[in-house]
Amino acid sequence: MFGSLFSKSRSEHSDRVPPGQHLTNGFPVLTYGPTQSVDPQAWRLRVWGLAKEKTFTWDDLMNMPQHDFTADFHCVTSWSKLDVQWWGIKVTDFMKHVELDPKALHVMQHSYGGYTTNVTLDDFQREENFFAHTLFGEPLPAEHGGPMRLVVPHLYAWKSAKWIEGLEFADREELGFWERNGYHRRGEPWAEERYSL
Ligand SMILES: Nc1nc2c(c(=O)[nH]1)N[C@H]1C(S)=C(S)[C@@H](COP(=O)(O)O)O[C@H]1N2
Ligand SMILES: [Mo]
Repeated sequence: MFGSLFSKSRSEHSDRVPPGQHLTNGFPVLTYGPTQSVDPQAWRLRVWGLAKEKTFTWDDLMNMPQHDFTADFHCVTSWSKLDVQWWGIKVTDFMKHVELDPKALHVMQHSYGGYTTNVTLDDFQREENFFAHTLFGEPLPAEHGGPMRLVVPHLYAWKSAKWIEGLEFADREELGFWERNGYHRRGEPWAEERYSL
């Protein structure tokens, strides 16, 4: 009878917590290296490789359709946070402004500060993936990747580049920062794709 007074218990959410993960209520910050400080008006997103080279500004992205997204967030170090609320731009909407070479099969995400992470084009161009500029109703804090980051909810969170500044399209797989350092090339949490063998 008191059930409605309390938020759902952890066990009721167990079907949303991948194997080997535990829930956290806070939102930990996980960054390799220093937090980047990028002013939105100076922020740029460049596309190159097997796509017609093009540079997007903050206003370019603000003029694309804006949506709210609720997504679970799984860090490979074993914490998961459910129902993170973001605002931003769908990757599929953004990609309408990119002229892709049909030979493109992979994407390297590049961040201010030098972080990189790779995904296949199929994992990148999913309906639920987005560029985020707002977190729980506030401008995305710098430590969480503001002013703009990518979020790829179906993969471990290291595949969601903070301070995104570049998308490099290629026909072959190259490995990003963590992928070169022992982490899995794909990183699907339900399959526990944590490390490369
Ligand atoms: N540029 C950049 N992006 C990054 C990282 C990073 O170190 N640098 N860390 C990744 C990892 S391992 C995780 S778990 C998430 C953490 O995001 P958060 O700090 O917003 O929780 O960002 C990912 N994106
Ligand atoms: Mo992570």
